[in-house]
Amino acid sequence: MDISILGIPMDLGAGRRGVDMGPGALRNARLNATLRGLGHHVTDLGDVPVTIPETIDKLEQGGLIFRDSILDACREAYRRLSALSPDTFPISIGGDHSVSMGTVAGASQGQRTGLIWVDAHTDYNTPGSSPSGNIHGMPVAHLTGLGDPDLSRIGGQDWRVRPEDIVMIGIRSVDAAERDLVKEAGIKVYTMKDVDTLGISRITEEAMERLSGVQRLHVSFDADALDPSLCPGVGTPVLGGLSYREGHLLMELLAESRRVTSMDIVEVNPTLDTRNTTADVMVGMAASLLGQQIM
Ligand code: DIR
Ligand code: MN
Ligand code: MN
Ligand code: MN
Repeated sequence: MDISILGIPMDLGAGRRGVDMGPGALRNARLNATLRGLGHHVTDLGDVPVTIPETIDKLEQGGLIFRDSILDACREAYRRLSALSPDTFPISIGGDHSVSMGTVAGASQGQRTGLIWVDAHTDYNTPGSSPSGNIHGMPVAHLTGLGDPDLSRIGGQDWRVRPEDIVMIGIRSVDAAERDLVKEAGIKVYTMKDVDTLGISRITEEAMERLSGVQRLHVSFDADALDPSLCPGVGTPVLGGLSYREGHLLMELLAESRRVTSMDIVEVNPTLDTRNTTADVMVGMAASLLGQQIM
């Protein structure tokens, strides 16, 4: 398969610095070579330009911190990914999770897109509901058309992700007002309790059944979905996350479906990590999604 890697070295959407170094950490953990080793043709598109926070004022615009710079970076990611052939599998490497407002839209190629959101958080805050103003807690809301009118239309006036085409897995931290928005929207959420009781195998089956009508399928993987004992290099760790095997099994089963068309790897923060293990683990997850098998 043709795979294109796009870096978005942005930490403007997170509450603290450091995930801007995620693309470097993931490349350092041999992302490209690992995928080539699986027989893929890998092209690295380099990084999208992102404003360095020290060069500008920390402006809060309508409850959105660093809105304009995040919009610029997401629009550029959208532009770069939209220009790819629909047969190319893009892997976008962040960066904080606000990058997905651009990457999901760009990878969609304008088509109806299913979204598998692997995360400790639902990231469904709007500027009105967000307790923090951090845009990395809001990408899914904007992808469904809520929130800031520019951030919610990066994919064009008519394109958006339908809430019924979203499945979230690994969830264990949701803000009070955000919970109401998620329920109202009808997004399918598999919490860690669901992972414990149903298991990843059953959850993946149900998710694929639910997403049977979509044309494209995007996996957005926040490193904080995995347990912090495994991935310490994240800005908002939450205890009780996915185990190493649960993460791999999810990726392996999605690979077997042969339906996934794009991926994000986000929220890797090397400044909080131990010997780049979080990047190493996330490269392993990408490898399993792209066909790595034990036998
Ligand atoms: C919180 C944290 N729900 C917020 N979100 C995080 O600020 O909106 N998302 N950490 O990854
Ligand atoms: Mn996230
Ligand atoms: Mn998260
Ligand atoms: Mn986050």
